[in-house]
Amino acid sequence: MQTNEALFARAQRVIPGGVNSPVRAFRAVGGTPRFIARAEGAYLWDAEGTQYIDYIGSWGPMILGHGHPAVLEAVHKAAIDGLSFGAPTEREIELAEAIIALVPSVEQVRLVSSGTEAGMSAIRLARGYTGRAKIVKFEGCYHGHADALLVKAGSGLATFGHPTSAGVPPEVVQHTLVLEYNHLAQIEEAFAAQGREIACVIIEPIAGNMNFVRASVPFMKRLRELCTEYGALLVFDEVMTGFRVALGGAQSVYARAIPGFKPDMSVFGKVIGGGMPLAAFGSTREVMSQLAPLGPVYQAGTLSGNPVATACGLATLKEIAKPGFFEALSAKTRSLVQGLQGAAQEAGVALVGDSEGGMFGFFFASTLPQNYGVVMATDKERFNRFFHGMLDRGVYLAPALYEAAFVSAAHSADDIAMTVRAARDTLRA
Ligand code: KE4
Repeated sequence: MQTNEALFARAQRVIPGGVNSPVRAFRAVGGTPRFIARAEGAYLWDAEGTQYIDYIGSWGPMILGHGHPAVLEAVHKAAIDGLSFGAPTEREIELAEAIIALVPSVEQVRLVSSGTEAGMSAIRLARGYTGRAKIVKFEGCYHGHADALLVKAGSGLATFGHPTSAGVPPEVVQHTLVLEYNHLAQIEEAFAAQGREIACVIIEPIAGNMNFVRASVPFMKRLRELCTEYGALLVFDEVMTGFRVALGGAQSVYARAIPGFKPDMSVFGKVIGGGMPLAAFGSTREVMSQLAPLGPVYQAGTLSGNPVATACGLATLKEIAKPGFFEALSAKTRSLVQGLQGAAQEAGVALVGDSEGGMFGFFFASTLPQNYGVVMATDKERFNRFFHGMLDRGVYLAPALYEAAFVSAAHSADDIAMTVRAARDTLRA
């Protein structure tokens, strides 16, 4: 057996930072990442054999918990029939039909292999469909690492973004406008000034990359109106929220508050792959008809709609569509957040949380942040101490204060109670 430390040292010799995705390196919270050996249900075991209750769930996909029998059976059978063909399969049609049946705003979908690929393609399609170049995103929202989306706010509204990553030339983000999440006046001003040049607005409807920040109903209602008025597409990035906060995604939550609400395009990932590389983007038939091979907007992928990944995704969707699934998951997640708040209150610590479906977040603050600046001003040191205190007590939370966390159907009431006890002990320590 190799320790996590030894594995991390070895990994860093052959993989940049020792990880294949930066957030896994624990750089935001410090310490040594846990190298996971296996997982089952709500639990992870690291290379040293230490068990954790898993609240990351692979950053959202593992909504059923790890190793659900029906999912494993579907994946095993699909693998026997063939890992990849590079040709169409019936199961891709079934998955597309399942997504369309659950998301009324989507008439057609294109399957891809990652959320980044789906988000990047959605932007290209919006630009191709509208013939416009400008896009709007919001500070604190993450839509994958496509060049045009690695951008931070410019000095003023009218000026365009600056790259947040080396290797992205300023010209590539010159058409990307970054606004403040939940800032009504800013979207009014941006559309008044250049609405007819905006191809799309892409937004995380509940921002899981700011931990857990909801777009206010007035803000979302006005954003919908402005996109309609100026002919810009409203793109919902539901990679994290899709089939996670509700069976119909965050758009179904907003449709309850805003009658008739629909985005123009939706981006999905995570849950629809059930833990395997699969994502998607969808819209009306009219918009999607612009995509190759039908239309002029090119998009492709060797492993798009992979037969094993589609089997995993379909088996996952089948389970979460069962009656009562989301009611039970939502109640369990709410009880966890209430438990954490109660533990903090007993310890005299300011902690506030929120949840929707199986996604939750919490902040060491007294009120829920409404935008990125407020999130990043919350008590980082306190969060990091809490993270490690919980990790030491066998509870694996997201290793960064700006990340959301997730509950699965496999988490038991005992797991929730144990987590709250660990929080009480950690906050008292
Ligand atoms: P991927 O390319 O990582 O599959 O998806 C990108 C993406 C797009 N949109 C949203 C709303 C997302 O949350 C993500 C990816 N989420 C991060 C966690 N915040 C994945 C974890 C990681 O980067 O390792």
